[in-house]
This record gives sequence, structure tokens and C-alpha cells, in this order.
Amino acid sequence: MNLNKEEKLVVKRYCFGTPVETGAVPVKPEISRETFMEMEIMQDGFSVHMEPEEMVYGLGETVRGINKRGWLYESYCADEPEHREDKHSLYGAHNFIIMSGKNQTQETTEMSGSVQYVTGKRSTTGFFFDTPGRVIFDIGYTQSDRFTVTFEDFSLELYVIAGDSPEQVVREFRALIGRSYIPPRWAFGYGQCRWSYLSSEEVREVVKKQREAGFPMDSLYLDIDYMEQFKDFTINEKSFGDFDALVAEMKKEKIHLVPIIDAGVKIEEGYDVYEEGKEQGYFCKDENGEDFVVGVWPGKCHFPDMLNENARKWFGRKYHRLLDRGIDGFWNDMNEPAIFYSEKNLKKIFKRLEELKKENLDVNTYFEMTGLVAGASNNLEDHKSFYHHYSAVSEDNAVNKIRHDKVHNLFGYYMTRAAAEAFEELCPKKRILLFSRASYIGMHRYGGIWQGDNMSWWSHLLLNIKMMPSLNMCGFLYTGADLGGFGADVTEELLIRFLSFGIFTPLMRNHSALGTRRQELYLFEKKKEIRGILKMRYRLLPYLYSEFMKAALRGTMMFRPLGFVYGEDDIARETEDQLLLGEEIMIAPVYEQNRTGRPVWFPDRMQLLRFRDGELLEKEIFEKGYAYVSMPLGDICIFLREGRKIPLAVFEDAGDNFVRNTEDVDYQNLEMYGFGESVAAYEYYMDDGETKEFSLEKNITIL
Ligand code: MIG
Repeated sequence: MNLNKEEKLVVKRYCFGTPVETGAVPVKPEISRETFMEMEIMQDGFSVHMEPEEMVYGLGETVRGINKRGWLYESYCADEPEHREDKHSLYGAHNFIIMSGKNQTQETTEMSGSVQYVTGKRSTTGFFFDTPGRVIFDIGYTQSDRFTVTFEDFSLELYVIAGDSPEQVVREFRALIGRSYIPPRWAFGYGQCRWSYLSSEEVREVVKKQREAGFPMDSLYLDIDYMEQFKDFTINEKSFGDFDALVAEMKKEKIHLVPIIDAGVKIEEGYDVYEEGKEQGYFCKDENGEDFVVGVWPGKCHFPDMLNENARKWFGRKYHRLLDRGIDGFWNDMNEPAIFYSEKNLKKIFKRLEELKKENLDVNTYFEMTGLVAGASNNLEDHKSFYHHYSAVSEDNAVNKIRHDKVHNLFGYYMTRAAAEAFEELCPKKRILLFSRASYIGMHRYGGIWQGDNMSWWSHLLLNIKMMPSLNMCGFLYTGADLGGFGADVTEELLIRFLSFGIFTPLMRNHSALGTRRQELYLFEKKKEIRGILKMRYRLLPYLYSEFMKAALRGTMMFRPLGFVYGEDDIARETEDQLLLGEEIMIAPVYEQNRTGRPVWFPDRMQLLRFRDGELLEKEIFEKGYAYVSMPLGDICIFLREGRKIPLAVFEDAGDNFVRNTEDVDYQNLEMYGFGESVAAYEYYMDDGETKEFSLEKNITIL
């Protein structure tokens, strides 16, 4: 990490109670001998006053804004398909927050006697509350000027990082939690998904239509129906009987098939994963030591005990079945873990329903009845009814029995770690695409995340935008939302606006749910516009990949809120619908319907690069201040900061099939776009995109 000499940074580690190891911090600093002074210590947590101008950033995957003030958030990984603003948690638990105070105006008296103020520096403190159970963040919800964090179990490792700016604190935090996961370069291409493509034939057809429309693509995702009765690591022989041939065919087309893996293992005699897990004692147990039964996709299931090291190794090695068949990417789903019902609770529910059957249902009993059924899924009582054998990375390496709810936030993380560690063993040189739905800080070293079951709602496009920097702070760089929205019916306009933002996110995947309007791009009318947007993605790849890799290797953010860079500008600090991408550009996506443009805040002089059909249409300079910028559907507007330049790929063939995939891109002969009299050099990072030979020294060229 390159730190300026003047930058003073301190990471202090405190320990409260008897914390359960999470594995978030690979190398821990010594426990601080200083007394913890940064917050008041209460019976069940901490509390501190917030100044009116103080901003609170962080929490990764959550609802609401970039500045987290004014709401109550809960860290408890949730299968939450609605993402509404009244919710308190989503799929991840990312307990890192940054409190950024007011301008530190340092007075420096000069010889002449005049006083100079050094502005733009803000006293900033980062807090990482490292604990795997439920945590509540009350950020000005109960009392507008108080930040309060409480724990179900007041045991945690607390890391406090003090610095001069949010960016500096983030860098230090990221150094603490370790390098972010790096996917293969093809995973930056366009990916097509649907729940589900039901057969090899359908897969071929989607690819064919995508090609016919002249749309590039690098991956196609296989949702649960590729499996035989939703059994992990199996292939449905009826509908995907020619799986090997399909994979080979796709490989020729340079399309990667990415199957889904679910957390629950179907209970079925003769199914070897079930048989082995049962025999070896690798499943989560109930109070009596019996394998805990839950209902998920395949019906009755057991959960592999991802926290048990041996079970984890065993589960991870199962991925080799698909690796052996030519698969090189996976998405891990339902690993909060999501539970439809538990066998135990279901019995109770049916029993009560039998009783209710005999009654004249009134307001109480009627709602009790509907609540009983609705409350079967993701029921907290169930979380309290099963156990892990957590071979914790604890000092004495003891194997402890621990109740699920106390380590709930680690499940998806350790499932993903299972896969990543197996890949390391099975194919140590090769990068494998891997991302998860549930996560905890620490998992960012093993895989990316997608932002779960969003909806085809305009508000979710805005949420997608706002989540990017928050996730980056917490180490999650490889991420993106389901473009077009997962649930509900998309409109062409929403899809195009989603895409117009999605071309900037590392994971660019169009996905939609069973029963919703089909969302494949070629089904829509505005093919020319869509082609132009996709082309822009592939033209931007040298820049995006370079920015991603620098952020991963240096522990910086690819997406930053404006306020991180223009900290002295109050409007910039409050602007949450524009982002900085790398050091060079600002983006200002349209996220409302029937818009042909939007107001943009320019925190500084910038140059608009307007692209239409993938080609530069015009340039325009904007001075500091507000301006209305026209952004008709299909145009991609990039705002270049003064004194900066970016590289774009060039495509020789401007015809319909200009570029088919990430391998078609020429990463060497680039077109540079710069703005200003004196333009800083661009540090261009490029590597082979496949192996793990990442190196800043070797792979950076100054352009
Ligand atoms: O309960 O596998 O978030 O992407 O398509 C739904 C079916 C289960 C949830 C995932 C979604 C996926 C779906 N899964």
C-alpha cells in the first residue's frame, strides 16, 4: 500500500466479550492497550453523538442511501426479495461504517500574518464490528443525532481506523481485510440469465438469437432447472443430456456456461452427496444431534455444515464434477441460508391448522392462520433450532458446537469459501468466476456478490447505483445487480436505462424471474440503441478492467461517491445519484421513466463525451455548477475530469457483428480520450485475464 508520509493512520483493535472468529481479518493487529474512547459503551453496544454535518458511510449491501443517516439497519443475512426502503436488511452483513466529520480547518499562520485554512480534510473514523450474529445499526433513527449499534450477543472484535478522509480509512480497512476476489476477464463481458433456460436447446436458441441481433455476450447462466430435481452437482439428463457437447460448443463460441449451486442438499436415498454427507456427519444438526431437516427447492434438504472445516472441504470438492466437464464459473444461491420451512415447524403449523379448521375464523384466528403459513419461511425459531460444528480458526483450534443464529451471517461466506478453496486446490493457476448471494466481510476475498432479487422497478435502478460505492468500501468489487430487474415485468425503457448503467458495473448480467416478462435483449425493438450500449461496454473494457484491477490490488474503490473526492463541496457531498468511476470519469445515470435528460451537478469543470451507437458523437465542456444534460435513450454520457484521460478499445469492423466477446477486444491498440491542457498519464493495467499472475509492477503501462 502506498501511503503518503504525512498520512497518519491508526488501526486499533479492541476485544469485547468472547468473540466468535469470523475469518474476516486474516492477520490481526495486536489488541490495543489504549482505553476505548471513540464511543460510549452501553450494556448491549455502543453509542455516539453525530454532528449535523457528519456523514455515515458503509454497510455495503443495504437499502437506502450512500449516506446511511436516518434509518435503522440490521445485519442479519436475509432472503429479501423486495428491497423496499422500509426493509432493514438485504442478503449481506457488512458491519463496516465510516463516520466523516466536518472540515478540519487547520490554521497555518504565514509570515505575512495572513491566516490560511487547509480545507477538504475531514476527521474520519472507520469502525468494523466483527461479529457473526445479529447487529442493529440505529443511525439517527431513534434520535437524529445519535449513532447506536447494538448486538444480540455483545461479543466482538472491534477495529477502529482514524484518518483524514474516508478514502484513506477505506484503504486502511481494505489492507486489514485482505485483497478482493479477482474474476477472469471474460466475467466482465455481458451475461445472459433467466430462471430458467430449461434445456440445451433453449440455451442454443438464446445464443443464436443474441448473435443474430449482433449483440455480444460472454456468458450464459444456468439456473436451477439444469439440475436433476434441484440436486446440487447433478445434471438433468432429460433436458441437458448432451451437456458435454453443449459446453464444448459454447466454448467454441467463447461463451461460458455458469451453473447455479444451492445451499441445501436434497434428502434422497442413493443420491451420493446426501449419502456421503449423512455418513460423514457433515450436515447441520438439531438439538438432539440429528441432521436438521429444512424444505428448500428440492423439498426436504439438509444444510452442509459450511463452518465445519471437513464438511467445507468435502462440499467444495464437489464442484470438481462441473469443473471436470468444462465449467469455469458458478453462482452460489440461497445461502443466507434461505429456508422455506423446517420439518419441525411445519408439523406444528399443520397441527394448529387442524385446530383452526374447526373454528369460526375471526379477525384474530384468520390472521393467525395466514400468518402461520407465511411465517414458515426464514423463521427465526428455525435458526435457533440447528447447530454447527465450527472448527473455528480460534487460538486453540477447538471444535465448538454453536447455534446457527449466532453465526448466521457466516453461512453464505463459508459456502463460497468452500468453493474458492477447492478451486485453489483443483486448479490453482486458473481464475474461476464465483459469486454469491449472501455474504459477510471476508468473503470478498473468495468471490463477488450479485445484489439479489431486485425488481423491475425504477427505484431499484437507483438503489443499484447507490450500493456500488458502499460495497466497494467493504471490499466487494466484483458486483452488479440483475439488470432489468429480477422480479416483476420490465419495460423496454427501464431495461435500456438499467443497461446504460450496467455497462459500468463489473458484473453485467441480465436476469429475470420465472413468470415475469421475458427480458432477453433481442426481444425488444430498439436493437440499434441496445447494440450501441453493449458496444460501449466492450469499448470500455480496457478502462473498466484496469480500474477494477487497480482497486483490487491497491485496496481502493472503483466507484466513489462524489463527496470522497470533492469533500469541501457540500452539494457534491449530498449528491448520491452520480458516481466517480476510477480517477478519471464521473457518471450520472438516468433512473426515472420518460426522461430524455437530467440535471447533473458538476463539482468541477468536466468534459462530456457523448457516445451514440458506440461512437463518439460530441464533446461538450461544463463548468462547475448545475446543468441539464440531455440523455436520450441509447446515448452513453461519460464525464471526463479535467486533466485526465481514458483508454477505449477500437473496433475495426463497425458492422453488426462488431465484437462478439471479451476475447475479440484488442487491449493494446487503444484510443485515448483526454480533457485539458495538461493531462496526467494514465496508469493502464492489463494482464492475461486468466491466470493469477497479478502484478502492479509488471502489468502497468503508462499511457
Ligand atoms: O427463491 O434459482 O436470487 O437469482 O433465479 C428463488 C431461482 C431462488 C433466487 C435467486 C435468483 C434465482 C432463483 N433463486
